[in-house]
Amino acid sequence: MRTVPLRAQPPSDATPLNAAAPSAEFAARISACQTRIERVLDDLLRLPDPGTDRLREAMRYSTLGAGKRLRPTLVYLTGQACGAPLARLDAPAAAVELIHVYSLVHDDLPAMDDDDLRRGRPTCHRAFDEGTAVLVGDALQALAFAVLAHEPIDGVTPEARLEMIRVLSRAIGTGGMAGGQAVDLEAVGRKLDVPAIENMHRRKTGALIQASVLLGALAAGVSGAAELAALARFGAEIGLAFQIQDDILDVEGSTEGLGKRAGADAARDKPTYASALGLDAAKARAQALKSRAAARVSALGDRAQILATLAAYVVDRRA
Ligand code: GRG
Repeated sequence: MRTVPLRAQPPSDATPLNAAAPSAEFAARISACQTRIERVLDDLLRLPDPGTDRLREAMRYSTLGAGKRLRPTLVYLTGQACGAPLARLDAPAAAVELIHVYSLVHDDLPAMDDDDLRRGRPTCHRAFDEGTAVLVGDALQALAFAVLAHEPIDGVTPEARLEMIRVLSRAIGTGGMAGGQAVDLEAVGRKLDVPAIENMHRRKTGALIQASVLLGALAAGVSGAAELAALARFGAEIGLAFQIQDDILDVEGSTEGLGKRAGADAARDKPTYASALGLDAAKARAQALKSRAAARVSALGDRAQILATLAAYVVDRRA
C-alpha cells in the first residue's frame, strides 16, 4: 500500500467549483452519524480497569452527550462514499473523536487556554480537577490507538489498519496538532502574518480533520496513490476552512450558541485569521477554500458530490 501524503498542500490555481448546499436528507445523515458515534463511544468508555472510577467518570463526562461530532461524521460519510459499510467505520470514527476530546480537555487546562466552559458545561478540570483532566487526555489518546489497533474491524486489511494508525499518529504529533498547538501558545500577544497563521491552523486543527477524511477512505479500502492524494488535499482544504470559520464564529457567535466562551481569541490576544485580515477577508477565504476543496475531488466521480456537500457543511456551520 502507498503511504498517504500528510503535509498540507500548497494552494493551487485549480478552478473553483461550487460546493453544494446541505439538504434535509444530508442533515438527517449527519444526525444519524451523531447518534451512532454516541453509542459507539458509550460502549468503548465502559472501562473495566480497577481503581479508575473517577478517571472513567471524567472520560465519559468529557466525551459523551455533546459536541458536533464533525470528525467522526467525516469518517462515516467519506468512508460510505468510498463504499464502506457503516459498521466498518465505527472504530476509526471513534478514534478521531477520542483524539479530538483529548485535545479539547488539555487545551482547556490552566497551563494552556484556561477555559471554564466547553460544550455548554464546565470544562473537565473544573468539573473534576487538573490532575484528572491531564489523565483524561492521556487515557483518551491511548484508547484511540488501542481502538484502531485492537477493535475487530470486518473487511479492513492489516495493512490498512496500520496505515490508519500511521496517518492518525502523524496528524496529532509535532508536525500536526501538538506542533500547531505549540505555535499557538507561542503566538499569544504576537503578530503573525497570514501564511504563519495558516500554517498554525493547518497543523493545530486541520491535520486531524484531514486524517478523519483519510481514515474513512482507508477503512473503505481506498489504496490508490492518486485517490488518496486527492482526498488528502480535500481534507487539508476543509481543515483550514474549519479553523477560519472557527475564528469567524469566535467574533460573531455567542457563548450560548457556541457552548464555549465567544471572543476568547481576542481576549487572549491571539493572532487569528479574522484579526489579521478582517472578517470580510476571512469569510472570503473560507468560501474560496470550500470551492477549492470540492475542486480537489472533482475527479472522484460519484463521491465528488457528497464530499462537496461535506465541505459546505464544514464551512457554512454557525456553531
Ligand atoms: C492539547 C495537543 C493539544 C492540542 C489542542 C484542537 C486544539 C489543539 C485545541 C482546541 C482549541 C480550539 C477551541 C480550537 C478551535 C478549533 C476547534 C478545535 C474547535 C472545537 O472543535 P469543534 O467545534 O468542537 O468541532 P465540538 O465540541 O463540536 O466537538
